[in-house]
Amino acid sequence: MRAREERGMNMKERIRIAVQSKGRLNEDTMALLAESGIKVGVSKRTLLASARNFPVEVLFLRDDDIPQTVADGVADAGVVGLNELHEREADARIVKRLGFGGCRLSIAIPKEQPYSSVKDLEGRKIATSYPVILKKFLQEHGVHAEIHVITGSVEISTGIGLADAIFDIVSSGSTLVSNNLREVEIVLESEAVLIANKGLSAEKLAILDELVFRLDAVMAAADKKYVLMNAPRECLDAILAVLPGIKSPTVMPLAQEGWCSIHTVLDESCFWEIIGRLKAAGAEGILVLPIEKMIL
Ligand code: PRT
Ligand code: ZN
Repeated sequence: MRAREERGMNMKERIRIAVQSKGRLNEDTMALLAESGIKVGVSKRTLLASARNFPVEVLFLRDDDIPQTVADGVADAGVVGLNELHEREADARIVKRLGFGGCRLSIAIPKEQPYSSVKDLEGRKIATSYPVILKKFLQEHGVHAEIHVITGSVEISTGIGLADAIFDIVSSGSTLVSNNLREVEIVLESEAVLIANKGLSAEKLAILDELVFRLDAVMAAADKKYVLMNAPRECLDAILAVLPGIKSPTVMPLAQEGWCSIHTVLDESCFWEIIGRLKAAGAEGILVLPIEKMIL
């Protein structure tokens, strides 16, 4: 691993990252930063907090304000839902998808209503907090519908006769079900993204690179397990045949004659699929350990 200075990181400079102050993205964002070695000691009321051991300060904002704050350069980078970035049409660069905050922006209608295509929305009234994204979608499909902007409780709009359809965030879909709605169009698949100002100085870009390098290491290790097992030497080929896509697992002799130890890295989901076959092939004493960081 190269030293920070070699990667051009000037330790006097710092970057300001906008993070949602409370709400769904706050916890995962702060956890990801902490796992990347960026610890911010804050009481909930602080607007701006410096990291103790990395040239970063965190600016806590409502998610609605994050895209523009980054586009304007008041913050150098930010973590926000892709949905919010698109809605605000802010001129910021997407640096990295972060793999949490997953959801979709969808059109839903009362479940008993027939629906065959987006043309069925012609002349209808659609309630949403995302008018910009909805307008673009309708324009692309040549559909004229009335967009009714509301900021909260969009899902009750059809039930109270405010609109014929809604356009809102869907995650598990249970909010739609409990409001007798069904999803008919998925317009945007969203997740939390790291965004950056487009005009960062070389010094700030170097710090951002270091941050991305750390995020990559943390995210690469997520859901990965370090797996160790013992087996008689003659079972080795059968075990290696079961291990998926591993170029070169580590194989070490054990003190006990004719036995070896096999070490490898596996996706957790994959591990559960192959555990039975590993045992059938002769593996014993299987240990599964978490991996904290992975530098690829
Ligand atoms: O206060 P602030 O303005 O910062 O926060 P906010 O209230 O505007 O946003 P918040 O904290 O609710 O969500 C922040 C971001 O999380 C969103 O912009 C999305 O990118 C992402 N996200 C992920 C979600 C959901 N999942 C989600 N399920 N945002 C909202 N929901 C809501 C949705 O509005 C609907 O009411 O959950 C309901 C649907 O969930 P299901 O599981 O019933 O389908
Ligand atoms: Zn918001």
